[in-house]
Amino acid sequence: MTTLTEDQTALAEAARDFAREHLAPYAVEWDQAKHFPVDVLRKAADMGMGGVYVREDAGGSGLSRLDGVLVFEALATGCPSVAAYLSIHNMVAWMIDRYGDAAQRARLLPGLCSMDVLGSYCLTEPGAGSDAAALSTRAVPDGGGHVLTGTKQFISGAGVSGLYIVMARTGGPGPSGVSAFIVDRDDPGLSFGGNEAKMGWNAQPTRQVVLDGVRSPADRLLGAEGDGFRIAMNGLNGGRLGIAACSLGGATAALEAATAYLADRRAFGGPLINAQALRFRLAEMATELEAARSLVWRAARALDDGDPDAAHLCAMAKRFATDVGFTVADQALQLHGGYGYLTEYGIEKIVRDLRVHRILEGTNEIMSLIIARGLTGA
Ligand code: FAD
Ligand code: 2MC
Repeated sequence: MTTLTEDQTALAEAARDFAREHLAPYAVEWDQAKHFPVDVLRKAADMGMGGVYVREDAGGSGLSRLDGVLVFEALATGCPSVAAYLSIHNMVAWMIDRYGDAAQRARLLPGLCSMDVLGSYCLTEPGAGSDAAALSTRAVPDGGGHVLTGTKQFISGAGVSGLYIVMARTGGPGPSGVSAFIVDRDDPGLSFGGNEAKMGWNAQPTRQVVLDGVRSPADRLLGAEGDGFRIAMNGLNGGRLGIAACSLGGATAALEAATAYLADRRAFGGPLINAQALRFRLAEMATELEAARSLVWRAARALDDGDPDAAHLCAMAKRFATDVGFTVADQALQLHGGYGYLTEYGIEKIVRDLRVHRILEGTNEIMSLIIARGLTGA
């Protein structure tokens, strides 16, 4: 069932209009200047995009996962890097809404939904990326709360975000020893590394988050002690769909640009769009994207319905859509000839942005591991 309601179509159109007006015209400039456009994120939040999945009583939009992937795909047509940060912020807001107690929801969600406070998700460490359950950041009990010490690596939004969900070890080795904590940027003992120089995703910062004896009172524990890994993984199921949707959006913009370019560009006595080899290439790109979109929507519906296969479908959708998205963007660059390689055309930036979607929120090899475990039961 892939039919959208009128409301969903209108939502996607509103997000696409936002991308056209507030993101696309500035995307190359932000990439070059490594500028994180927080003011524009807050404009998106004014339209309800800061708390897409947060329930309405706490200031959220109360939308479904399917609604969410429509929003993130549309935003990513303007800038995949900004749209992807917004997806991460929404993952964090959803985790607080889903696992926070009444006091945490009331205290934290209004600021996250308005994006007066930005959110970051801190799982990866220098020594534990794919094998996330091997994380070594410690949370030692202290006067009813905990004291956190360790280093988180590659944290999106770090330094600018006000709120950090930090996965840390309260118990023994493995997933059951992990708990989730809410850390505030101003907490004593918290500091940040420099903004990493990266291939893409330059319109958002990536930094280490260093916790050196950060005191976390009891009311900063998210969910129960020992539940942190499950909370982190459930956050990622939706997050992986958001990243998949951002790949669809970036690739769609690249395909549209390539189609327009070929219609305009003349060679061998006519417009290049008349060359059948190139028409077939465009047809193939559009078909691959549509197949990826169908899988992303299918996984989003599964998550909305609480389908027991949802985590596996999210892994399939993330693997497939991020690989297809990157390939389509790279082909769009090829179809622009030498101009595709020039910064001002905006295509090479899309290729660079989409490259990392195959690595983060779980590498595509880890997506295959999750899918295979679902098939074999081990
Ligand atoms: P490794 O785990 O060391 O993997 C190295 C290679 O081995 C990869 O190709 C991997 O697929 C492969 N591999 C590992 N194990 C297996 C296996 N069992 N079978 C087959 N292949 C395997 N993390 C956060 O927590 N929060 C963030 O906000 C965040 N933002 C990021 C932003 C950027 C720009 C980047 C680059 C990363 C970000 N990450 C973030 C981290 C990201 O999730 C990790 O980089 C990713 O999970 C991979 O971990 P790793 O880099 O340690 O690679
Ligand atoms: N959804 C719900 N629950 C999940 C889950 C998922 N997707 N994945 C694992 N779990 C549960 C699992 O059911 C188990 O629960 P229980 O103990 O109740 O049976 C528990 O978590 C432990 O799972 P495993 O036994 O599978 O743990 P293992 O260590 O073998 O493997 C793996 C876990 C590899 C799937 C996990 O470590 C993983 O996803 N690694 C990739 C890390 C990652 O995605 N990092 C992204 C960082 S964020 C980022 O990049 C950003 C840009 C924000």
